[in-house]
Amino acid sequence: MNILVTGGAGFIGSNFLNLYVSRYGEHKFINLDKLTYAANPLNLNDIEGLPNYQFARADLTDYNQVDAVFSKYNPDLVFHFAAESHVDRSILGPAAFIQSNIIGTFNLLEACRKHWPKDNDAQGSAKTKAHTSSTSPTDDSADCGYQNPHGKLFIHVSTDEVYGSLGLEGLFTETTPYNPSSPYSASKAASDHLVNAYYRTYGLPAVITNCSNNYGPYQFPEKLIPLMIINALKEEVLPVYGKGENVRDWLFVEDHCPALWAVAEKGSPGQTYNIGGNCERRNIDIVNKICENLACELNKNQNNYTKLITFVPDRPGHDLRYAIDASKIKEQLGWQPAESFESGLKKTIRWYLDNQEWVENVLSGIYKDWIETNYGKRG
Ligand code: NAD
Ligand code: TDX
Repeated sequence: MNILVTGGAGFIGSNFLNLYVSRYGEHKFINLDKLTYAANPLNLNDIEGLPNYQFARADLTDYNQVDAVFSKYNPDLVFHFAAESHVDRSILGPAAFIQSNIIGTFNLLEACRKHWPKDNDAQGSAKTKAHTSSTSPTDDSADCGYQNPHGKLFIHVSTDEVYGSLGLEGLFTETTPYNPSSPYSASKAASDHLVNAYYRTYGLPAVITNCSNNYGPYQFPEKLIPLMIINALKEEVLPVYGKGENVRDWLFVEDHCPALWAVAEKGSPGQTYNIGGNCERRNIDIVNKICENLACELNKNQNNYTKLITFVPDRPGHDLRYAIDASKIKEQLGWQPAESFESGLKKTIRWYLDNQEWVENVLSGIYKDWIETNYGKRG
């Protein structure tokens, strides 16, 4: 198969490629990425040069660039990771989120619609051929087992943030109504709706995954966990929004990737799968845990780090709590996370300690110069 991975130079996409390119030598992997500030081709050092890996620099907001990649590589599977992904940046400047997340997804869907084979009965073909019992993309009674006759599938990697905020009780399921709070989550919600619409209207074989907060190697240090690790090591302020009582459901990135692979292998077009880590934690507890682990790793007093914790004004529209009910993907596709939060966090901290050069490259911005030298000016 030809497997198109968008956003493969970002955090989750690069973990995905690092896991699967060498494991599945029989497939060709094409990484389509614009190389924004969040991309770092150094993440892909281990697979660069492998015969089944190709990089295609392209901006999803430009349909002609997307079309050219489809004409050249004729992908069978599309794992769509590419997006502007940081909530705080979306509050400061939403325009890029509307462009990349909504228009970018639209262009990618249009390219699939143009290049992928059509059935005679386009309307509803995916429903009748791929499912025997499902009538709606959110119908949980769907048959499990992917039977798309053309072997094509669009896997749309989305977020639990589309559901908005939970109170102190309850979990997000695949039928929770959409209620996004930030420009980021609204743009992801819009992209999810487009994917559903292409499935329902054109029969485009597509699935949506809504995942909780990821953490692990190669995460850009604007996100909570890497920011706290790196700031603590530099003995800089650890900024906790509000009272630190917001809750997220944390998933180790190397557990997210097999979930997506299981969806590609066994998921049914038109379905949504929630992916989560069963690891609800308050932000303040995460930051304290990072301080505790660092003190232990570096043989220091924990107070050296906890004294850096500073409560700062809250994020506007800050969702209180996310938590995923991941029973559908467990029961239908047999996936569940392998890592506990404690073991995943330990591995993550170890990775940042062992990869100081990567951290320095990101912080100094040298990786951007390197991109310009090798790939031309950044978009
Ligand atoms: P990231 O910000 O680390 O990487 C995004 C990648 O997309 C970058 O390589 C960037 O260059 C590329 N990109 C952005 N705009 C593009 C465009 N217009 N054209 C081509 N490439 C473009 O993001 P991430 O954390 O790896 O997230 C990947 C996906 O997973 C996103 O769709 C995000 O919404 C979703 N997601 C992330 C998390 C999380 O906790 N990080 C959780 C759930 C879902
Ligand atoms: O400095 C900080 N201080 C702080 O208290 C930062 C960066 C964050 N926070 C809080 C805000 C959130 O409650 O920590 C929590 C996690 O924040 P982020 O790492 O920014 O993640 P979040 O906003 O929850 O969104 C993430 O998970 C869902 C990803 O960035 C999204 O791409 C994904 O869809």
